[in-house]
Amino acid sequence: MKTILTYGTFDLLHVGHLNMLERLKSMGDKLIVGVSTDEFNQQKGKQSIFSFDERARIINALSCVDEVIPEKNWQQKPEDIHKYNVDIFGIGDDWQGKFDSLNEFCEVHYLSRTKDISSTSLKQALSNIDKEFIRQIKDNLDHMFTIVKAME
Ligand code: C2G
Repeated sequence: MKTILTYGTFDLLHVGHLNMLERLKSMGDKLIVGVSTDEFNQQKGKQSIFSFDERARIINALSCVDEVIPEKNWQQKPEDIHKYNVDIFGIGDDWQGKFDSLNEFCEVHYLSRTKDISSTSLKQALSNIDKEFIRQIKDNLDHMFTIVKAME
């Protein structure tokens, strides 16, 4: 039984996350995912839309994920690798080289990210829609105001 371990924030779950998790699962038999807590997200400089509980629940619902654990800090990886008898640590190549020290405990794999999608770009798109939507409402109200004024 080969156990795979990875970590991430996984906010606004998208196909890039899913590609990564499915590819990691295909490397073994059991996939454990450390989901970053809200507190650890702050240390990572990330402000997620969904809370830890929501993000952990969504990841746990994926058929390719066997177990979800909280990622509370940078230091827990070796302890988790030992505790869960992990054979492979895998993560996106945006972290290339950053976790090579874990080679002491298990195989370390950096997998290519999915291009052109990120939680950050989704958040940006959502905020643009908000702004655009409000601008359209304002324009319509201005137009109606003009009509009402003309009828006076
Ligand atoms: N990912 C991907 N393709 C994307 C976006 C993300 O393959 N387009 C991968 C990342 O490389 C990572 C995983 O999905 O392996 C989760 O990404 P994030 O939620 O951004 O997690 P991150 O902030 O990288 O957290 O201790 C490790 C950190 O907690 C990793």
